[in-house]
Amino acid sequence: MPKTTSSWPRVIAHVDMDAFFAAIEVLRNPELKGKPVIVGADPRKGQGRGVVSTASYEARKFGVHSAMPVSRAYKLCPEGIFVSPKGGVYGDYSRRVFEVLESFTPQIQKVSVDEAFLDLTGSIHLYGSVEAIGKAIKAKVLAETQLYASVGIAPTKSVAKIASDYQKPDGLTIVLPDQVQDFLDPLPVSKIWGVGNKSNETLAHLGIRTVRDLRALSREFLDARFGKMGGFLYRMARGIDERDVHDRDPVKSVSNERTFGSDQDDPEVIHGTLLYLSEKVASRLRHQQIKGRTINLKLRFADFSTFSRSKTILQATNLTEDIYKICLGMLETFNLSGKKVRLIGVGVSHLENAAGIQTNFLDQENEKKSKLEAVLDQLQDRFGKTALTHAQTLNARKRRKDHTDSDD
Ligand code: TTP
Ligand code: MG
Repeated sequence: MPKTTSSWPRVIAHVDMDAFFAAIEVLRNPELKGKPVIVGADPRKGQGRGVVSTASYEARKFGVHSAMPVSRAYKLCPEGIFVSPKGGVYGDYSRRVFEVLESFTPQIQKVSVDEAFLDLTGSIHLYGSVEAIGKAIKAKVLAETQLYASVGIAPTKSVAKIASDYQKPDGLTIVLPDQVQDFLDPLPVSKIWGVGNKSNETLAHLGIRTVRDLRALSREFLDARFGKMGGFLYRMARGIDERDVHDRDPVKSVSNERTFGSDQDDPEVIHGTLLYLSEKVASRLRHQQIKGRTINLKLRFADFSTFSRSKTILQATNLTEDIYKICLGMLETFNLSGKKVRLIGVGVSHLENAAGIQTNFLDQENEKKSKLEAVLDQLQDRFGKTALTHAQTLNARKRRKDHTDSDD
């Protein structure tokens, strides 16, 4: 296990509690320990309706699993101990788990009641190694809640998600950056996070069982067969996933980013993309009738190093021109000579309700621009995105055609 993270562009963990509701039931009633516990309405009472929320690992040996009708669970495991779900209690434990996780990093994305992604890139030096922080997370969750977590750590979210499930329960699976492909290749494609039943069926029809099989398919074939999912499958099969760990709360920020198909150092393409993204973000803000005071710029270079800059302004805005100019100013603080850009992101946060903002005398200029851009929005809505747009964006779009993927 490496003692440093120099070979890790990012360190992403996925934490998922083991048999969460069932484990809490065992904590509350230690007599249940080691027994097949099934959280769901008791099928012997009432009409046996309802489904299983979850089952202890002992019950899973009988084939019982989440979302199965309790009547079926009873047939598979007649000695199962059925306990009715207690939402409030589970919610309390869930909050305690997340409190522990938040003590390791502020960059946390809760995915469900018992799982979260953590970006540990900035915290790792406090623990010395990836393995040490993984062990520390598990130990602290256990100490604070008496519950077991499984942890996966990898350079990307999708691989970390697969890794946390890899050695459940009480697992810790670390996938080093140079092991990602070997880890993924033998796995069934159904393990890829985000591949739904429909895609799975299509893949099965094509005789594609493992990630290795999937990787043998060309991008063109995948695009033709799966449409928008094609690119996603192509990237997932190679462990390529640049998605950040973020708080999904849409009211906190509005952002768009773009990954270039090949890394860019042409200033006109970079500036044009910046304008395009500013326009997208501003248009989304205007549609939602909100404005923001903090403008965020994100840059990822060819070596995957990622930087953010932000600037807070006095007067909230949702104007393309304002956002673009501020981003351009922040872009100029980077020394781009000899560097190639892989990804650009533009975001606006510290959002305010536009309707509540008083316009004063100084705002008249802004108001004029606002009206113009509102007209542009309406025209775009009616005639499509390319009907009317800033000329520079259009130029960049043309030039980029050879270089870029679609938006993420
Ligand atoms: P999961 O993490 O999917 O399952 P789990 O924690 O019980 O087991 P595992 O060790 O495999 O992670 O879901 C978390 C909780 O969410 C689970 O304990 C109960 C609840 N849940 C339902 O109520 N219905 C469902 O269909 C699923 C999947 C989960
Ligand atoms: Mg779980």
